[in-house]
Amino acid sequence: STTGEYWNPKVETLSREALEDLQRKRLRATLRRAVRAPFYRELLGPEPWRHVRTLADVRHLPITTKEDLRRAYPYGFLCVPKDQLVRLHVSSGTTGQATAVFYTHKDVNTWAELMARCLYMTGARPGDVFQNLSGYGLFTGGLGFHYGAERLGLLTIPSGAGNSKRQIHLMRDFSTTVMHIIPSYALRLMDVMTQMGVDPKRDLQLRIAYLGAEPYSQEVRRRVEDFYGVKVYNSYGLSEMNGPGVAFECVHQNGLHIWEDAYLVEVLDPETLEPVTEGELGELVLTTLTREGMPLIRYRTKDLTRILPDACPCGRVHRRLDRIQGRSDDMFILKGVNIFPIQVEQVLMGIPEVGNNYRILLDRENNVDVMTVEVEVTDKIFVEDMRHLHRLQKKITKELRSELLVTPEVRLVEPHGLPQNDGKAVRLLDRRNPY
Ligand code: ADP
Ligand code: K
Ligand code: ZN
Repeated sequence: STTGEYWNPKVETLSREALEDLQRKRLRATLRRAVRAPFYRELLGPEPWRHVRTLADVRHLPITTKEDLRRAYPYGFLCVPKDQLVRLHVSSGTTGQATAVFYTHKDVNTWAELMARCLYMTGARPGDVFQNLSGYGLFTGGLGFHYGAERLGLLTIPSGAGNSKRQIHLMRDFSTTVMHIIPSYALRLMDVMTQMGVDPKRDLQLRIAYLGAEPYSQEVRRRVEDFYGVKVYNSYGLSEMNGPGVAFECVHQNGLHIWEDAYLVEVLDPETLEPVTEGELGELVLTTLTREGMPLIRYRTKDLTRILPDACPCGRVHRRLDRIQGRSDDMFILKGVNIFPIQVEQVLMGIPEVGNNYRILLDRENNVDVMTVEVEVTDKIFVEDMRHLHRLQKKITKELRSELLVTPEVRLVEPHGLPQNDGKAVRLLDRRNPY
């Protein structure tokens, strides 16, 4: 590998020892800063850095949860005087009440640097035209990518989410080459392009797409790559850790490098909070190592993933996370079986006759749990006769049963027949407990 492949060669390819040395120093500095916040002063006690001699000592520190952030809302986690803050984001509140995150000038800068590192890693370069089809505003996805793209020197179009026809016109008129888009919108935009008679491989210049902010399967990656003629790179982040730019795929598309100079990684058993065996699935727990305004110590992300064992051919020392399976609270239990929505998606999106939208309904009828999967079919299949549709329905049911080990009710829906929303997709409606 040549250094031209790295945005920050020194930090991306340093040795494991040097990286861990840097982490240990930054962890101690983070603890010194953290105790300036009322919440951490109480939680950590006096001079907590004295107990952290080695990196492994992080395990003796207490955990921070989303509930802690809620309780300390709005300003309880601040570690600097308010006059040093320049930015505030609020998490979109996918689950429950929102939480606030604060940034100093330096925090905004380090975040932009991390994002630039991600984009550069996938081959985006000055001369590329970058269209950011992500919600702007309180959601971190918009400004996070925006600042990183400008830092790198991409011509950045802040087109935001929605208004699909205009998005497509912008792509065509300005020869967009790189886009950032959440997976459910990428699927929806495919349908709009098809309706407009736009074939991206023929009519557009797209070559790279960043997809993240919500869970999606390899099958969705494949669909998006095939339709748009792009390479799709997985992008992971959460507001509490700045936003996007926490972990990102390199050109090998084999898992997400997590930037360990900025985040200390643990993967814990969600029940016992003990570390899982290296390479096992568990909950990602992160400690910020560079943040000034609002450091977080051992924050439970609720996201389930594993550390991939082998080194990446790209030469980066930063370890890789497997595709996020979902949040621990996305998992639902049906007739005693644990199911993640992503398992349903993986089956559906692997079937060519299935369209780009689906949802899962859970109901209780006569004290029995019933799962219904509503599936949009493609335009092509919709005009076929009943026998054909019936055969497809049976096929979907059979494939879902063999993946999930329970038999869902499958309902085929006409193209564009299911509700859509602009932000993250709502795929699961659990109506079993009305309260
Ligand atoms: P909210 O928690 O309100 O949705 P965020 O915008 O901070 O607010 O969302 C971050 C969450 O989004 C992550 O914790 C994770 O659950 C999900 N997420 C982000 N990127 C990905 C990704 N690439 N794959 C799967 N899930 C993701
Ligand atoms: K979050
Ligand atoms: Zn790599």
